[in-house]
Order: sequence, then structure tokens, then C-alpha cells
Amino acid sequence: MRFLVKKRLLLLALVFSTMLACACGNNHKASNLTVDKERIIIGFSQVGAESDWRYANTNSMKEALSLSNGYELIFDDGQQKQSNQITAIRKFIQQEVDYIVLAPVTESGWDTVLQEAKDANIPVILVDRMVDVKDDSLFTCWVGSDFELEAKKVTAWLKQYCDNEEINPEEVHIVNIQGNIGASAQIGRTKGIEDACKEYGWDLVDEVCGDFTQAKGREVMKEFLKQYDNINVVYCENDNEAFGAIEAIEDAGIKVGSDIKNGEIMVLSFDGVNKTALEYVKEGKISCIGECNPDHGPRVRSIIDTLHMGGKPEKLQYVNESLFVSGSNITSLIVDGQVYPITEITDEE
Ligand code: GYE
Repeated sequence: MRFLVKKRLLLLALVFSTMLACACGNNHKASNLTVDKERIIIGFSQVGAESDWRYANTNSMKEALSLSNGYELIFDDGQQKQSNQITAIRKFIQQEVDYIVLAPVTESGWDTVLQEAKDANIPVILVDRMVDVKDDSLFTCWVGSDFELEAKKVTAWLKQYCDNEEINPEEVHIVNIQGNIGASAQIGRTKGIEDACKEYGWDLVDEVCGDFTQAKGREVMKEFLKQYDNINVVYCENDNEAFGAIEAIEDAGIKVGSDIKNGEIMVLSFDGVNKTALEYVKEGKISCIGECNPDHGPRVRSIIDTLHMGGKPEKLQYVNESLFVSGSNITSLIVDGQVYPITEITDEE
């Protein structure tokens, strides 16, 4: 009974908001008029549209949770602001959606709004980044990457490369262009490089936030090059920052590449979603990319289906990922006692 009333209220709300949108000359979401009462209604609060990874992730979610697959996805772009995401979640609660999916911009600050969702009996599925909450019953489950492991693999590759090329640790001068401060992807990847610098004795010259964007990556790298004349490795916490960093390095008349003994600046990065990034690996402009898989749509769908049928999905679901390299003669890596494969990018890809 509650279910039917809830769906009717939602239908009314959707019709009303569509009328409003049309009156404002905005024709998006016209499809809301055709909401089927049997469909599963999902509110998805996405971080934003800062990177190629994020676009791919949004597409994956929209495709998997499409109308034709039997879902009504109410998509909200948080534009990288937690306050927008909190507002979106509150709207989803008012709309009495069946499930809330949240890709949180940062880890902290979610306790209150997630408690509100819990009080409304709406399961919350986290995707991509994590939340740091006092009570982990505030979310039903999470699916995403092990960001620290990604970083450990990239740094293990660098260690192996330096050993093979007989480069001494004190000759390795690294700058880190960080992602959004407080995001799980930033926290894990920053921890990975900081730990590796301590463990292997590399010089971590500086770390500055590049917002996961190309424009900021370029700006930060330009500043680094003005301030320091010994940089030979730039560790970028995603590919878009790497694109910006490469522009800044080339603008300064320096070559990007692995040959740091002969004055090149080595670029390391994460994601491997954009074709250009993989092309750069093949050309040697990016030496190593820690893969970050954005295709969470089918994973979230299967979690929702399990919950809908009364099942209990695993609380934390990690995705398997590889490393993308080209021509470094390193074929596998051992991290924490486990062997990880490496994907060699060749012309056939
Ligand atoms: O690596 C970056 C994006 O949280 C895994 O966020 C995600 C990261 C991804 O903007 O490109």
C-alpha cells in the first residue's frame, strides 16, 4: 500500500517538475511523464563532470539503469560540491525513491544526510569513492577501486624501472599533482606515493592539488617548473591532470618520457579511460598508468537487483585493475606478496 501511494506521489512530483521545466523552456526529463509504476526508481548523485573517467562512469550508470532496462534514474550532477550532493539526496528522500546511489565528492561530512536516508528506509549504495561515517549501517554497500593499491602498483613499477636502469633513489625527484583533497582517490593515491618515497628513499619535491582537471594540472605543473629545476618525475593523480602537465612540460621546452637520465620528465598517471591517454603510453609520453575502472553501472544494477529480491549483497566490492605500460620490459609486479599483471599497450590495441 505504502509502495503504491509512494509511487503515485512520485509520479505527481515528476509530472509537476516536468511541467515546470517545460514552462521554463527546459525540455530535459520529458521522459518522466511516462514513468511506469513498476519501475525501480533510483536517485543518483554524481560528483560532477571533471574528467574523462567521470564521463565514462556517468554513461555506464545511465546505460545500465535505463528506462528500457526497467529503471527510472534521476540523475543529479553535484558539480564537485558536497552541498549540492546533500541537497540532491534530500530531494531524493522527499521524492521517496527506491534507492539512492551516491558517488561522494569527499569522504567526510555525510553522517547527517545518510541518517536521514536511513530513517526514510531508503538503501544507499556508494559508488566509486568512500564515505567516512561513524556508523557503517548508514550505507548498504560500496563498489569501487582500491586507490591505495593502484598507487602501490604504479610506485612498484617505478621502483622496478629505476632498478633496471640503475637509477639511484636520491636521483629521483618527484612532484605530485593531487586530486581533490579529501576524495578517496586522492587520499589513497597520495598515501601511495608518500609511503613509496619514504620506503625507497625518493625525493618528494612538492605536492599540490590539481582538482583532477586538465586546466589545473597544467597550471600546477607550470608553477612547479618555475619553482624547481630538478624535477624528473611527475605523478599525476589522474590522466586529465597528466594531459595538462604534459602541455606545461612541453611548453617549457622539455621532453616527456622515461629517459630521466637524459633530461626527460617521466609522467605517471591513473585511469586509462581516455584513448589519448593510452596512445600517450604507446608513444612513451606517459610511462605508466594505474588502471581505474569506471564501468560501475552493471555492478550497481546487480546490487540493486539483489536488494530488490530481498538478498544481501557484499558490503564492500573491489574491482580488479591492471597497469598500462609500453616497452619497459616489466611484465608483472609483486605488491604485498601478490603478483599483479601488467597490460602492454601495443599497436594492435
Ligand atoms: O580517477 C578521476 C576522477 O574517483 C576514481 O575521480 C575517481 C577519480 C578518477 O575525476 O579521474
